[in-house]
Amino acid sequence: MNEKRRPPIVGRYMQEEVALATRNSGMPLEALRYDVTPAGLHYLLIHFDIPEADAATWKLRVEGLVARPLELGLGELRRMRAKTLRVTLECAGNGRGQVSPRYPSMPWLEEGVSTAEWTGVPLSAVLNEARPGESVREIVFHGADRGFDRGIEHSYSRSLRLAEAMHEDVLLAYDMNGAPLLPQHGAPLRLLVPRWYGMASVKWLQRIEAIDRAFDGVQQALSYHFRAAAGDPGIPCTRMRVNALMVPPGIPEFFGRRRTVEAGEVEILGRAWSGDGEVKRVQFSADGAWQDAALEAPVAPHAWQRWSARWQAARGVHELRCRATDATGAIQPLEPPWDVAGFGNNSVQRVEVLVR
Ligand SMILES: Nc1nc2c(c(=O)[nH]1)N[C@H]1C(S)=C(S)[C@@H](COP(=O)(O)O)O[C@H]1N2
Ligand SMILES: [Mo]
Repeated sequence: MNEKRRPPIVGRYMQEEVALATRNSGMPLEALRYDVTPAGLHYLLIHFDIPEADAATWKLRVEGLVARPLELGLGELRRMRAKTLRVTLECAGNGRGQVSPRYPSMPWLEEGVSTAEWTGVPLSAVLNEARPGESVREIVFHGADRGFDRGIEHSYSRSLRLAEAMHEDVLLAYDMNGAPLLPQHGAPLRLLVPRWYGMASVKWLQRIEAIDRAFDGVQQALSYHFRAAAGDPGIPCTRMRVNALMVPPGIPEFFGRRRTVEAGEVEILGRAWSGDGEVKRVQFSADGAWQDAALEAPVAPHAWQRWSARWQAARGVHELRCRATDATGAIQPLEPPWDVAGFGNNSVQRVEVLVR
């Protein structure tokens, strides 16, 4: 496949980036206060158009190298044993807008992350019914949405290695926060892959295919790789890098969103997460010196953890930052890690505040 990549941009946003940013949306950072993000505040990333979908007639086909091809309606899936998981999803492109030069795509600053409670059938239960053959290497998930990227027409499709697909917490999800999926979140059925960046959780899921090779679709083979330079083979984006955010304190200015805070003790609240295991430490700093924040234990294995810190706010302009360290010892970098397409920017959040 060709490597038609859009040239990087420095400076002002292009019309196309603004259009993407209005179609999609981030979670307002004040919504970090919710353990579970209300559905309407959950971030959104939709590559093409939201497909027309009717839950009453929707069919999920399971085919390819399986002993028993299946065709399942939503009713049948809902009658199978259900599982509910609280899962933090983050877009692999989150933070892209802070990197210069930046890749022309959804220009996330830091708000492409949310947590929801997803209910569905473990994918493994359906695969066990279909019985993938001995030669199966990957399971491909095909969404109903279709369009062009890099000049290639395709449906949004992604794959997982068979062992990853069989993980007990990978869900075929039909409910979000106790209600049927909203159209923008993949109604009536989506894949949900905990711990992975959001691209793995294919929405509007209509076909599952067992194959005996590595899937070479656009969203798998061309996109979603960490690359130091265009043309590099790259490293596939998989699990979420360790990250943390705080609720910006005080009140914002409308246009620049700069914060104003009253002098005195300020309680800072935030969340931290990692796809590689529990977050073990969160640090907070005002103007450079790091202090340990109070970090809560995980309430669910795949959901963000709450943290808080106390700050003695003195008059003047200050820069607040936070950074997390996970169980593998990975710590957030102070500056964005370089990536051609702006993936995986987990550099520390900076919030400028004026204390009066
Ligand atoms: N079919 C389909 N699935 C998709 C996408 C898409 O455009 N089409 N976007 C992916 C990306 S990049 C992300 S980050 C998540 C976002 O899920 P959400 O919009 O429910 O938050 O969906 C993933 N699944
Ligand atoms: Mo994404």
